[in-house]
Amino acid sequence: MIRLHHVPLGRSFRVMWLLEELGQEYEVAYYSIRDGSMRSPEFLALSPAGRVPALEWDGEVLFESAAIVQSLCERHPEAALAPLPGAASRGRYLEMLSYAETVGCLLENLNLNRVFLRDPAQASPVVIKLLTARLRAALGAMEARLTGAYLLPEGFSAADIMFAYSFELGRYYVHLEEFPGLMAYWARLQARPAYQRAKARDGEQDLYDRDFYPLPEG
Ligand SMILES: N[C@@H](CCC(=O)N[C@@H](CS)C(=O)NCC(=O)O)C(=O)O
Repeated sequence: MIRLHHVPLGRSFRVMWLLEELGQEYEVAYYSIRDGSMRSPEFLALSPAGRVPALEWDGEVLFESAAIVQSLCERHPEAALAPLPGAASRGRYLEMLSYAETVGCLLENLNLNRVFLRDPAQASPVVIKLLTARLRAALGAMEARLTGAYLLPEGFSAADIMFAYSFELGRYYVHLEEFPGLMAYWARLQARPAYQRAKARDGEQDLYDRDFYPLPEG
């Protein structure tokens, strides 16, 4: 039995997409960050920081998306979605798993300032501008480095699944059209049947109430 604890448009989408790539059957328990359900004792017993993803899997519960993604890839070596220890691209792969969360933390802090603060007047325009500039720089660096179709030279991998969260949320804060190479890469990822199957199960997001959040005035 596999049960994914999931927030629509959350980092748990990474796990959902990977489960689809691996052809696994799984149940989904849906949450909202807004309604307090992720602070219930039942959920905290699964995920101590009250975050998604959490994955119930073979009697165990795992949290942290990179750890879950790597564990699933190791359990399914036949899918060849993660370079094995000793492979030439292993270092680059691990680098990208971590880098995906460098970008993820920028996005999380932008969400806090722009979406979750109950009184938006408490948000700091200076911090918002700084975070947005750092996000643009982080994406710009990837635009410069992405020379092939995917992050790794051998083709599509779990690193792409981890990194794609940068686009799913980044598009609310940065005009991704500034990065034509990344746009083409994201389109390639979205065309994957497993991505589309996962999107069909992702659920309705309740984080954003508009398509784009421009920088504050001044
Ligand atoms: N590094 C963790 C971050 C998990 C995380 O922060 N998830 C967000 C959703 S994308 C969450 O559950 N937030 C709930 C909260 O902050 O209360 C991972 O990659 O799994």
